[in-house]
Amino acid sequence: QSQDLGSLGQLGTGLAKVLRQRYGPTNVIMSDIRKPPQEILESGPFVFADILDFKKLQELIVNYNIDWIIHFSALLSAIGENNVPLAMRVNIEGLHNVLELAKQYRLKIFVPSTIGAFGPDSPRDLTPDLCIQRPRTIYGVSKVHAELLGEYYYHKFDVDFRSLRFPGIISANTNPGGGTTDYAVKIFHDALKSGHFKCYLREDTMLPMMFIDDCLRSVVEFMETPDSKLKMRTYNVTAMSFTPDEIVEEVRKYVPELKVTYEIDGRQAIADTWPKRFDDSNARADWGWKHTMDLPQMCKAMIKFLDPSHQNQTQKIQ
Ligand code: VAH
Repeated sequence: QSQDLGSLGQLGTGLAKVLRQRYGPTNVIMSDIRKPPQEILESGPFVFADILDFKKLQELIVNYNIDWIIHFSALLSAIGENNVPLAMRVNIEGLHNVLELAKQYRLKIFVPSTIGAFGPDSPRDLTPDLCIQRPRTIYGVSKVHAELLGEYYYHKFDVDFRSLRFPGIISANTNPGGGTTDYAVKIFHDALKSGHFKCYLREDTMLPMMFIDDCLRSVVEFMETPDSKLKMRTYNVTAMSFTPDEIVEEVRKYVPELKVTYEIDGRQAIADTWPKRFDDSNARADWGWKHTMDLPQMCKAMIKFLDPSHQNQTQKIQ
């Protein structure tokens, strides 16, 4: 029985579907503070849960006989910078709650971390798992705290804490939640709706990225890996790195008339402190992580999902 907290976010929605296919719909309890759409209500158990309500979470864990917690509740990078007090509560106090619950009820717990857990003092080209982490967003600081506290609970209280540092995640049917990498999702909606993409990052800003299907599979494979195979509690995982320039070129194969204007905003300062390329060799060595989608394949999948009428013009020419 797994309890997905923050289920209605970009990752939670998709992961609940994957876990329900593998473990049965009634064995995955989705929860959030927001009202779910009808199709989610009809897809399996959904309960209201506020990550700050420790007593309510205890009740859910006992009543639903939970043995895994998947903790997605968080304010992402850009959103967090606009509401630091709330980010402190949700990202830090919320994390304390779920770690304490994992300890009390002997739960396996997954907490996502991020490329945002690194900062300008970290090596930025091929950032390794173990290096200096001095992030400059409250989001990044809260995720480093989660990594360190989770590792402490593992060694001190034998809590099976697991965490993956994700790159920007690209998804078609789940909207991103206010991060810095979300330009790479927005480009598809703008290209197919208005034909005009306004990019808030400079065209040469390289960031690690991954398609949602690879991301969701990494969580399932990582959580199902025998603990004996894990040498660390937190691993980098990635699939590709690209710049706005490169994804624009790829999308123009489907929407040749795509107009692009660069309107740089505060998220540039965040992106400039993050890794350009991620070294995920430990995940590949220790528990067999591998990605399947690169930039062309991801763009093809996104266009196909959002508007199948657009074919790859270059293939047509060939
Ligand atoms: C963000 N999409 O931009 C999230 C993610 C790696 C980026 O953490 O904040």
